[in-house]
Amino acid sequence: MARHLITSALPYINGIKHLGNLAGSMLPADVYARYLRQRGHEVLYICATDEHGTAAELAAKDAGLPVAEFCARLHDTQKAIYDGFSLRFDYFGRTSAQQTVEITQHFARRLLAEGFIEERTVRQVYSVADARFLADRYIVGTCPHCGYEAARGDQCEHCTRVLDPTDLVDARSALSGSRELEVRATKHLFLLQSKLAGEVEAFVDEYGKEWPNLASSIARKWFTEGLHDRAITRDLEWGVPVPADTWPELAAEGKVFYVWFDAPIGYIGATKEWSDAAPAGEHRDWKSWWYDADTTVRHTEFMAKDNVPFHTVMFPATQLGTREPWKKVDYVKAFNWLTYYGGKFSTSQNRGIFTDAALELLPADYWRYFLMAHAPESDDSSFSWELFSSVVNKDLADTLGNFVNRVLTFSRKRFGDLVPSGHAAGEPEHRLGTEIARLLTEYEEHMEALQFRKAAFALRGMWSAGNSYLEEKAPWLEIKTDSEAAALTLRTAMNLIHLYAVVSEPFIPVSARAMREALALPDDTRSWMTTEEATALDAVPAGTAFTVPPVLFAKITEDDLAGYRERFGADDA
Ligand code: B3M
Ligand code: ZN
Repeated sequence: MARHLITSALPYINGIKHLGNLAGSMLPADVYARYLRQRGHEVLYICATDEHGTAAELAAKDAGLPVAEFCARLHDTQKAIYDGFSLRFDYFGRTSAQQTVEITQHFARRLLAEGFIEERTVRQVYSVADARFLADRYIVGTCPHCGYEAARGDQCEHCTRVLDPTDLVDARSALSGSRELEVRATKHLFLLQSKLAGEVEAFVDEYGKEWPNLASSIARKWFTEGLHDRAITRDLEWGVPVPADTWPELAAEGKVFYVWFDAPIGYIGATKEWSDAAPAGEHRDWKSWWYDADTTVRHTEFMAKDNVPFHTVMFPATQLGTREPWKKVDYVKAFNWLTYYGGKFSTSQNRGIFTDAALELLPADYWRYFLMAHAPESDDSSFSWELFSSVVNKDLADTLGNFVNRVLTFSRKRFGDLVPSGHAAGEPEHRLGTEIARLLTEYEEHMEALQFRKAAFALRGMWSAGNSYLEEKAPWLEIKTDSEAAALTLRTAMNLIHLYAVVSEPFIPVSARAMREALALPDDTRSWMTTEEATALDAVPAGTAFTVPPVLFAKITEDDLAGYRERFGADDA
């Protein structure tokens, strides 16, 4: 038994996320956390909204709200959506919480004390009208390359060229529109990553051996390019303030830390939020997970590939530089992109599906299963309504849902409300049990290896094995000649339903519960099935009362499909 610390990349606060964000971080983390809990491990699954930075300020401005209020609202909105997807965080915090603020400031002080932070003077654009230095993104103007008039100081969105704010023609403040801009000298804090390069590389060499190639190769690429010192402060209204006791001058100018400096520290801060929120009488020890943690703590992080450098190089450098025993990541599960008909999900072009819209359409389990069975693990994977409908209809509605319904309905009609008794198990049941046990072992191996597509495939294999068994035995024919034989088949099938309920929970928790509740087993606290139990298929004895649940999964019709394509855009051209 191990202690598993699980974190998923912190969703940015600036808006509601699309399905791709969910598929590459929070959802697989939840599936894995649920699995480990069921296997009896101690699990702590921590997430939070990532609330600082220019994108948050600009989104608040667009919404016409003070940034603190905007973030509070969007945090609640996002949390409600994740609840809707049955994501069972142990805590879903906020990087703007006091805990993250204090730990971030502590990190910075330690890094200074150890000689890894330095103040440097840089030349930066100052807006007289706004009375502040402007972050690059807060300067807009005409792109010198393509003539696009709303290019930002860091990049032209139109031709995608990287820019320096001084390149812009007719530059103005994105805040006030003022053209009264000057280049002035100002000080910023720099993290001296170059001094930590050797240590970080040694860390990646040691820990990264076990990571999937997607994560370790991205990390290694950074060392070949050299690890550069980085500015870790910004001129923004909203962020973790540079502590005044340590850097009075910068604090007086209103400097805050760069969002990627405090965001990973947010994992620690949110764990402390969890600790501080302990109900009376319960002791929660955030430090036992993060600080001088015992060797049984295993930290697994889930994220999309663009976040990998920050987690495998920059954050470890930050941790190492404190010279304090902070827990580092043991395993980085990185994902490729989920695309929408092969293209990017895009808000502005109305392409793709946002998490709130998805839940309005269909229950969470449909999405959870599809997104994991087609997780962008070894490559990008493409969402299309056609594929989604066919997976839902075949795997969930036909293979699983229909099996459950058929078995229970038929048994009730012929034998009443109790699991029928019938003959003792024979050769077909032994064969079935052996097959289920084999698939269960495979499923467990893939889950332990965080191979979610393969795990989903093994799970579906168990569902199909039930269908094959039912077709082979054909209880609707058996009943005509030997009702005890039909009873055996149904009793065995109901044992399969129970097994499905137990082992499908990580993927489809709501339907799993419905299946489980259909069978009135006295104190049904089983959290997993052993190989022996899977082989025997007799956990549900004859005489157990049952009910027939409502249809578990409705089929997606051709009309539904046409409607979805039209509403969400499906330009598969
Ligand atoms: N907020 C993910 C993103 O918006 C970023 C993750 C932070 S994890 C510490 O791309
Ligand atoms: Zn341009």
